[in-house]
Amino acid sequence: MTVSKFYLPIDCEDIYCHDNTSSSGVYTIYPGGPTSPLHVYCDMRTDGGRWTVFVRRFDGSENFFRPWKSYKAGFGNVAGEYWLGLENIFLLTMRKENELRVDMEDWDGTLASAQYSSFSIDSEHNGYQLHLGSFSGGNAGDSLSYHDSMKFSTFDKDQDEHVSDCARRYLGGFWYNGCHHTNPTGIYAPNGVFPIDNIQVIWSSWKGLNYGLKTIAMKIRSVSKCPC
Ligand SMILES: [Ca+2]
Repeated sequence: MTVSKFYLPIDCEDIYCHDNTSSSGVYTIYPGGPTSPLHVYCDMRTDGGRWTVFVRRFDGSENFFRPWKSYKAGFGNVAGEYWLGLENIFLLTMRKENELRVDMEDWDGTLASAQYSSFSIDSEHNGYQLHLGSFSGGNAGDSLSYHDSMKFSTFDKDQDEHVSDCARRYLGGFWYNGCHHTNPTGIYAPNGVFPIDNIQVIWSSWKGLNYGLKTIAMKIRSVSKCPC
């Protein structure tokens, strides 16, 4: 590998292209330019790797019931559970055309995934509105198309399509519609702890509305593979 003094990766794909022996872990990327370093978890293993992870749940250590300013800026620990931040996700999806992959696991250790042909969001001015391509496969089924074209909502900013406040009812921040088929930022708990539908970390097309997943991660990468 050749180390360039001015090597500034935009995303995990750039890191992989720079050194295709890179392992999964925490790296620094610069989607907002050279003065805005950003730590992120890169999945360099799943389906060819190169994935930039923007939300990751796996142990319940982080609180995801947070206000707009937190979802905008990002929160958590990129070595653990975190949300990368809507502004950063916007910058990443503005710079390249990306696809989306969602990986998840149940409490029996069974893995499932869902893939989408494209993924981008608008700027804050347009509510970080979601633009999702077609469901392109995965044994988890499609629980995200329902959220396409939605603006982002938090408990202090209701931009959903429901008469009530979805984020306040279902305890997360998401592109709620009226309200949701998946709740990646919901309450983290082993299945059955909460006898209330919809509030847990759910992916309804795989496990229904009252099964809290053990892990979930949402990740993006460029649709045009790097020449590496
Ligand atoms: Ca509403």
